[in-house]
Amino acid sequence: GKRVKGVQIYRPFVYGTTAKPFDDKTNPKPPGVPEDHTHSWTVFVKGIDDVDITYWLRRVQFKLHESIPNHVRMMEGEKGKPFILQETGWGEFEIAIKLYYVPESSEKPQTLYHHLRLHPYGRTDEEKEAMRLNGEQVISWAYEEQLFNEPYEPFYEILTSG
Ligand code: SLL
Repeated sequence: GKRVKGVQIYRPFVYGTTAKPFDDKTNPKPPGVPEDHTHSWTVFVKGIDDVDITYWLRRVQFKLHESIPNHVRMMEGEKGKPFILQETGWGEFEIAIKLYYVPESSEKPQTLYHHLRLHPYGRTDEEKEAMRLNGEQVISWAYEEQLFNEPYEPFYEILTSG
């Protein structure tokens, strides 16, 4: 196939983690969750304002800490839905997020690294207590733009016909 010369296409997305300590009032621990787990958390990749990104991103592999059962998780894209994993645990670690593009792109997978953040750093004890009482999540998100440089023609059609 031919590439569209001189063309760069950017597609914005967000990735990251949200976490919440277990708390009898605002975030009770579900049955079956191990005793030593202190938080519920999620890791995700999604479009800005939840806009669909599965027309260019086909699947996402999340590689979690090795202490977690089945720590390598592959998620297939579902149109209009975020790629998201829901977990519980006790510790922070680095998550490898591998992006697999649609086959028309002929792009190789790319890996992003993101630190799972469970604790609200840089806050006073009062602020932390207020967060807990309000059931606030610990948010660690990053904004990114995926660059497709001189995309192949069929992929260019896909990218621009949406
Ligand atoms: C730490 N270096 O020591 C980190 C490792 C590992 C966290 C954190 C296990 C959850 C599960 C879990 O939370 N591991 O068993 O499902 O802080």
